[in-house]
Formats: sequence, structure tokens, C-alpha cells
Amino acid sequence: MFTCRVLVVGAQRTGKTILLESLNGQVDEKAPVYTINFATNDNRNVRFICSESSNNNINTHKYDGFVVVFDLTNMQSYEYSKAICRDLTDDCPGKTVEGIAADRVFRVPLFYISAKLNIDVEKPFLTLAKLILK
Ligand SMILES: Nc1nc2c(ncn2[C@@H]2O[C@H](COP(=O)(O)OP(=O)(O)OP(=O)(O)O)[C@@H](O)[C@H]2O)c(=O)[nH]1
Ligand SMILES: [Mg+2]
Repeated sequence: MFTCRVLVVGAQRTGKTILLESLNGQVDEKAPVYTINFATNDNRNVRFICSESSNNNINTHKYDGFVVVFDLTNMQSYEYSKAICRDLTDDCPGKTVEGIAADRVFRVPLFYISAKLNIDVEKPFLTLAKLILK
């Protein structure tokens, strides 16, 4: 079992907690920390130790991966997520045109999910698992 520490990060009220709760992991209520086991489709197992934050001052050394969340109906949360991605990635070209999709700007996979409706919530984590295991 490969264990990796993941921070779910984004503006306030963007569904970070609901997303983590929807993944049916084990919750340590004190921290809170969510332990979620995933199997990739080639049957490799990954354990994600997940926590959430809306603070953009991230201690990157504490984590192996990041899921950056924004709310499609909240442009401010999108701008905030872009700032976070900018901080987290070195490979953002300085002169990228604003307004194009986040995945084009930052070359990170982008997913449209609904934690509330339980649509595709596991997708970002499975992709993270594949990227980390490869
Ligand atoms: N429409 C819709 N609402 C959502 C979705 N996910 C979460 N919400 C709502 O967004 C609100 C915030 O959800 P939380 O999971 O508490 O968000 P959070 O990012 O953890 O919030 P903070 O911890 O306060 O920063 C709640 O009222 C949720 O019901 C979604 O996929 N669709
Ligand atoms: Mg929360």
C-alpha cells in the first residue's frame, strides 16, 4: 500500500469538506483527517491521508499532492484557485492569457464534479494516484 498526503485546498465554502466526506473514508474528527483507500484500475492500492485548508499559505513539504477546488458559480473562488495553482506549480508561463481554462493555464488535470450530487468525486483522486504511482 502506497500512502500519500493530500491537501484539498481552495476558497472558503467551495465544498472541500463535502468532497472529502463523499469519498467514504475514515475520519479522524479531531484534525480532521480523512483516510481514503483507492485502487487504480490496474489494481494498485493507494491510501490518501487528506486534510483541507482555505489558506493559500501552504507548507508544501507536508504533502505529496494537492486537489485545488473552486466553485464554478463563484468567480472569486476561481481566481483564488488560480493563485494557489500559480504558487504550487513552477511551470506556469509568465505571459499566459487570462480567461482560458485552468487546465490550459496550469497544465493540471481539470475535473467538473459535484460533491453534493456525488458526481465524479473520486476522479481527481484517481488521477492523482496514477500520477503519483507512475
Ligand atoms: N450546488 C452545490 N453545492 C455544493 C457542492 N458541494 C458543496 N456544496 C455546498 O457548499 C457549501 C459549502 O460546503 P463545504 O463542504 O462546507 O465547503 P468548504 O470548502 O469545506 O467550506 P469551509 O471549510 O468553510 O471553507 C455547503 O452549503 C454545501 O452544501 C456541490 O457540488 N454543488
Ligand atoms: Mg470545510
